[in-house]
Amino acid sequence: MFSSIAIIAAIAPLAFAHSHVDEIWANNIHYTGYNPNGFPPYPSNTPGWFTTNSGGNPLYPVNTTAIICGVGGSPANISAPVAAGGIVRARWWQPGEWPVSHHGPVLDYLAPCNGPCSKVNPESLKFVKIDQRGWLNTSTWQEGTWAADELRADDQSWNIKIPAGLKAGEYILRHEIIALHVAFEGGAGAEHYPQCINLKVTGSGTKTITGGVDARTFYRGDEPGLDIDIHTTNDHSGYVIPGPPVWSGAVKKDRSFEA
Ligand SMILES: [Cu+2]
Repeated sequence: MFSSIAIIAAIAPLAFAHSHVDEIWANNIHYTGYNPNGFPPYPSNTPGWFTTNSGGNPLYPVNTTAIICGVGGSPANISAPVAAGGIVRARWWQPGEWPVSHHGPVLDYLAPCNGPCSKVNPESLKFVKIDQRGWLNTSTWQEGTWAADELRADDQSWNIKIPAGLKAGEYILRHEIIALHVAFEGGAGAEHYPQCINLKVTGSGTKTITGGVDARTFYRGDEPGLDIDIHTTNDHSGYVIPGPPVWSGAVKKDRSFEA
């Protein structure tokens, strides 16, 4: 009996160690993201997708519906306008900051809704990857510095560049952090934190997204980018970011928004 109480005490803080996107900026307009921990959950109008994931818990296995836009993910009811070539900024909520242990890549995907994103079926979405960033350098002595550390250092936030010339219309942006701290053999596995955001892309662009895939096919779980012990060295210079290649219509370098 005492041991089960001890286990609950040990697990409870971990639930809140996880996270969701609580603030979104698009075209320099600020939106509050959906907060499943609110009482009641809030806000009711937001471009951030609704989930039932009150602990913000990571998701695995990687081929289930929850990987698409989170546990119980259902479409946000408004779409944030953003110009093609413009920036969307997503800030992750933490009581403090993104956990320092949660090293790993940051990836962004985009899928056309072919209509209002508020009505889309997540299982129908076909995504392309528009940017990615993985291991960066050996500047910390343990696991090295990763994209998630950079996010943590930038006020728990990430800037995502919407491809220039993208055709106007509604799109789902799927922003994801993958934490690798327990991805080693015998660990719990890589932790996936997806957050979907409804966008209304504007402009006179003509680029359409082709070759997109279902998010349930992005990862296997045993590829080198997910099945990795990051604690053995701070030099992961051979690290291969998991998932499909970056879409040819996006800027062809990691972290495309830097240009
Ligand atoms: Cu975690």
